[in-house]
Amino acid sequence: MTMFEPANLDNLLDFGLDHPELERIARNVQRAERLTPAEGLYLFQNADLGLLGAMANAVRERLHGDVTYFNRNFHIEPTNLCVFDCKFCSYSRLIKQKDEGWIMDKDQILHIVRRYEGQPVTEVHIVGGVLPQMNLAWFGEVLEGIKALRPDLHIKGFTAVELEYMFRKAKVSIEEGLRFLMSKGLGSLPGGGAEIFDETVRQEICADKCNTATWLEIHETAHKLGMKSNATMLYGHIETYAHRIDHMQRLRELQDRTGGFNTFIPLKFRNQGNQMSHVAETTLIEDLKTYAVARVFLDNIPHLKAYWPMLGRESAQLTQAFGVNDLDGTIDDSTKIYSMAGSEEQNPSLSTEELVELIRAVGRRPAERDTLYGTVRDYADDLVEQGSKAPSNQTVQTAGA
Ligand code: V47
Ligand code: SF4
Repeated sequence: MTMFEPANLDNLLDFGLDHPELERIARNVQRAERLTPAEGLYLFQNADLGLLGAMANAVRERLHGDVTYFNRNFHIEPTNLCVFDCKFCSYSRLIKQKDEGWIMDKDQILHIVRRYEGQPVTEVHIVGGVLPQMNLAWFGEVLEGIKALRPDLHIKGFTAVELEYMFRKAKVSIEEGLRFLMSKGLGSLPGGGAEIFDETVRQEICADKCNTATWLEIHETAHKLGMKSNATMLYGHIETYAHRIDHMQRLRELQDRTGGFNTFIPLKFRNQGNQMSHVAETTLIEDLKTYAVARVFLDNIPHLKAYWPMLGRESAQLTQAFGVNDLDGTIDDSTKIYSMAGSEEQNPSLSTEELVELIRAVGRRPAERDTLYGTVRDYADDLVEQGSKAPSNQTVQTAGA
């Protein structure tokens, strides 16, 4: 039983809309024509949630049918201390007390990897604060160590912010730095650090870290070297709809040149434990609108991910009617950046079986993917007939629990 069934765009347009400009844009979406930035903005400002859901769902089903992907991964955050001062972040050097911090050494990181021995996880996601001692050579050793333990594991690691700092301190170019990390086992880049590309907003919320031009250059270089990457957008703080469209437009342009982005991930700003706690959080309706406009506007980025630990399980279920076709992974409870900022899930962890059920409960077809969207297992309807039980060796245990 689907908890929200989006209207069918074809049916909606058969009857016609009571709004000529929205009808014109919706017909463009129906014909798979690219939206201009002005049209994207118009949707944010004028389209109701029902129409946005119908449009986003049409695009999602054209690209992926009913399939919603997830992967089996775990996160490592080597430190929650940071030299930078992003106003929205609880790891900022101006908010984080040193005694609340952790700094892992190489053995501690490898110990986490060992905990997953024998488990069919396919990816490790490494993102954390930025510290001088965690430099390029050190991370090279960490990657080598992980690969020695688990050659099969895909390492998705380091935001452009972490990379810019590492490369600058090591006095290497972006290309040299990326080549070095790839030679040690880096497989792809996560999408973090993008925040909002508009330079004025960036100056207000994260003035001292990697700027927009460098973020885009790092991803473009990675794509040219053959690596895939993701892109995030931190929304729901001081930015306007125009800033969100501008952000997506810059990604769309880069993607036209390289084709290297796999996934777009809108990240809802959470307001606890940071210097922007006075800024109210967005409503669920606003979140769903943002996913839907992103799905319709970013016609050249194949996947749209809802990061469920941030949104909560039920909202993540709803997003699947607004363009989302990926719910990230099983994860475990070692990711703290969101729980500290007030995310819905304080100890984010779902077994494979739970994720499969969560997707199926809204009428979608779950498929486990690897990092690069190869299908590891398509959970067809037969599992329902067997009582919805995944084989026990398919279930990822919560690390440390
Ligand atoms: O860039 C920090 C965000 C990002 C807050 O590629 C916050 O699969 C909301 O890179 N409220 C890092 N967001 C996370 C990241 C990521 C996450 C999930 C999937 C992938 C992927 C990458 O976390 C930062 C920043 O935008 N963040 N503080 C906050 N208060
Ligand atoms: Fe540091 Fe990243 Fe937090 Fe900014 S968002 S303070 S760079 S951990």
